[in-house]
Parts: sequence; C-alpha cells; structure tokens
Amino acid sequence: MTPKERAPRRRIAVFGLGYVGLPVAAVLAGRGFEVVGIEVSQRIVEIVNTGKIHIVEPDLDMIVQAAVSANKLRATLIPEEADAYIIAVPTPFTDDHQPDISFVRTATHMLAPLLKRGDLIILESTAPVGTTDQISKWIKSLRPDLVVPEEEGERADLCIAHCPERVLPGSVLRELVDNDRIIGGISPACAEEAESLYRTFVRGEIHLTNARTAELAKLVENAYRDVNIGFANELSIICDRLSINVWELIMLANKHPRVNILSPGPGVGGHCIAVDPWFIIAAAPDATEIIRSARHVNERKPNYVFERVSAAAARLRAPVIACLGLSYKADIDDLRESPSLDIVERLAADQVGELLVVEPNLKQLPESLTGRAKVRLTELRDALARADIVVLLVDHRQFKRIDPEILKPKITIDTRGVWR
Ligand code: SAJ
Repeated sequence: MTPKERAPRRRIAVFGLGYVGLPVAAVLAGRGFEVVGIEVSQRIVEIVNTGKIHIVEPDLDMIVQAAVSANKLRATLIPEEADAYIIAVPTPFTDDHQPDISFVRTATHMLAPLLKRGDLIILESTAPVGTTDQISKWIKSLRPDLVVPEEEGERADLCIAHCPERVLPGSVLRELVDNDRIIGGISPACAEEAESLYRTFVRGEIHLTNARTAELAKLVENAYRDVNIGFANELSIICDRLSINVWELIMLANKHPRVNILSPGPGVGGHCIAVDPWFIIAAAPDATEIIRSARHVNERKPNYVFERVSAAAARLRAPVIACLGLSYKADIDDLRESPSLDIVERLAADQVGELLVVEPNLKQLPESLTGRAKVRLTELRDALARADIVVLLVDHRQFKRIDPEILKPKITIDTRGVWR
C-alpha cells in the first residue's frame, strides 16, 4: 500500500511505558496523535492515567500531565488497535550474556491480531542485529493474510522499521526532539513511512538505511562509549599505581585537538552501555577483542573501588563510611546495573563498617540493602558529620556543592573526580 492509498495515521500504540516508551508516547500525544500506551504493570498504568510518572526524568511529568488532561494519552493493560505500533520494551541479556528478545516477541504477538493493511510497526528498543527481520517473520506466521515487507519489496501491506532510541536519561525530552535519528526499514518504503511519523517531532536530521545497519549502528554507538570509558578506567588504575592524578592527566591529554578521553568512574552502569556491547559480542564472538576487553575492564572497576574502600576501612577501629550515591549516574533514580549499588552491596556483605548511604533520588533503600545491619539511608548532612571515610560514587549535583572544609579531616575516595 502506498502512502497515498492509506488514511492518515491518527492512532498510535506504544508498547512499554518505560524510560523510552513513556517520553515517546507523551511527545507524540503533544503533536496531536491519539496515543495509547500498552503496559504490563498495573501500577504504571494507574500512575500514567492520573497524569503522573513513575520515573525521575526532568519535565516529563509536565508533558505527561498535559497529554493525559487533553485526553490524548492513556495507558492500558490490553492492546488496542492503532495505525502505528511502536515497540519500546526492554531487551536485556541472559545470565550468559546472550540477548533476550522475548519481550519484543511478546509485544509482536500482542499486536499481530490487531494489524490491518497500511499499518506501521516500529521497533524503538535497542536490539541485536536481525530483530526487525524477526518481527516481520513472526507477523508473517501469525497473520498469513497480510503481505509483510521483504527487502526491496514495495507493495507490502505493512511497513516495519527500526528507529533505535538515542536519548540520554536526564535529558530525554530535549534529545528526543533534537538528536539526529537513524531509521532502518526492512524496505526503503518502510524507512520512508517511519520517517514521516518521526518527522512530526524530530528536529534533528533523519538518516535512512536498512534495518540491520540501523540495529548495528545503535549497538556500536554504545559500544564505542563503553570502549572509551574502559580506556579511561584503565588509565585511572595505571595512574593510581604511578601516583598521578588521572583527572589532570585526561584534562591535559584532551587538550590535543584529536584526543577526547571520557571520564573514569566506579564502573559502567545503566541498561544500555553495560548491556548492548554484549549483543555485538554474541553476534561475532571471535571478532570482538576490544569490545570484550573494555567490558571486562568496566565490569572489574567496582571491585577495584570496593577494595580501596575496604583497605581504608581496615585502618580504622569502627569505621563509619558515607557512601554518596547509588544510582548508575548523576541526578537520576535508575539503579539498573549500577556500579555504585554493586559497591555498596559488597561493602555491606563484607561488613567493612557502618554504612551511611546518601541517595537524594530515593525515598528508601533498595531491597538488596534493606534490613542489613549497619546500613541505612541517611541525609547528606548527617552522613558527612559522622563519617570517617567519604566515598563519592555518583556525581549528583548535591554532592558537587559539598564544602571542601568538611571533607578535610576525613578520608575521601572520589571515584568521579568531583573534588579533584
Ligand atoms: N560513564 C562514565 N564515564 C563517562 C561517561 C559515562 O563512567 O565519561 C558511566 C556513567 O556514570 C554510567 C554509564 O557510563 O554509569 C552510562 O552512562 P552514559 O551517560 O554514558 O549513558 P546512558 O547509559 O545513560 O545512555 C546511553 C547513551 N548512549 C551514548 O551516549 C552513546 C544514550 O544516548 C542512549 O540512548 C542510551 O545509552 C541507550 O538507551 O542506549
């Protein structure tokens, strides 16, 4: 079906109202589409339908509230018919680092019975190479009455494309609109159809390609960042050995016009950078030496920090340790794959001292730390007053404002270079 033959798209169903799906749904609703979010969590459905949000993300609450009040956005547990379907569900990995696309499969099975000629299906979730083709294959078997797109095939009943999300948690709404986008269609016509929808809210350039290239491009963006951070983390360990300040070193090296080293930290967290490189490794295990090594360097960094803190604590009789931050990065509440949480869990398990955990974005400790003796969520001021050792794990804005005088008598371990 050509664009001229079909009615304009008005209704959009977004599968998954998480860190990606909810902002996309709200932004599309703000452009006048009738958007329904399909969620497996009853709690999230209820929160969104009251115009509220279940994550910490600047300004998202305002646009969700506006979209729900205008009756342009609602959430439901049961899939509903639409003109375009956007899949924004998690794509985690299994225990042995193999990609798990079962949520994509479930979403495809949920939307397949609702499909009609002219519909558009977009995969936003980061996914291993071949997932978009796989969606097409699933639909082909579930709906033999519809012609699915094949490469170069222009006369299909459906359009299927991959528009990998690129937003940075903490700046999602700005990046959703301003970032360039890559759109990979199963056929060129699919890419163009997806582009016409994304053009309604994307101000950045939109680059069209095939689905497999778009899938790998997204994985490569995150693997590139992981390799660069791995390099910085390796430098931080070398510098500790040589008694050189790694922050000064990187700042100086970056004065070269063609050098841009990222920052070391306690490790790499989040649901993307710590996960996506494994999708490339799984696809080409014997050809991914650099990507794999960077993963290993970054995965080992929390243990390195843990050992530094343990060594400092071992020198004191009853050490009180302030652990500043639990989230995987600054100014958000997301704990997924968080190296800071990993470090605090290890310190708690080893009972290296009394742990005063400061996390301004959480109201209570995560389950893994609840009920542990000598671990409690503490206000920043109280933690700084009592601690012998202050470990900065996340560069939250509250921690950047700490008066250096307060820290002077204490042992400080600054994993982010905030107090350099
Ligand atoms: N980190 C460092 N040093 C740095 C930068 C980051 O240690 O110099 C750490 C952070 O503290 C964090 C982790 O890396 O633990 C990842 O944080 P991040 O800010 O680099 O990235 P994410 O995971 O929040 O978002 C990334 C982004 N990808 C790229 O920048 C290439 C975002 O654009 C993607 O949309 C997102 O992954 C995603 O969903 O894939």
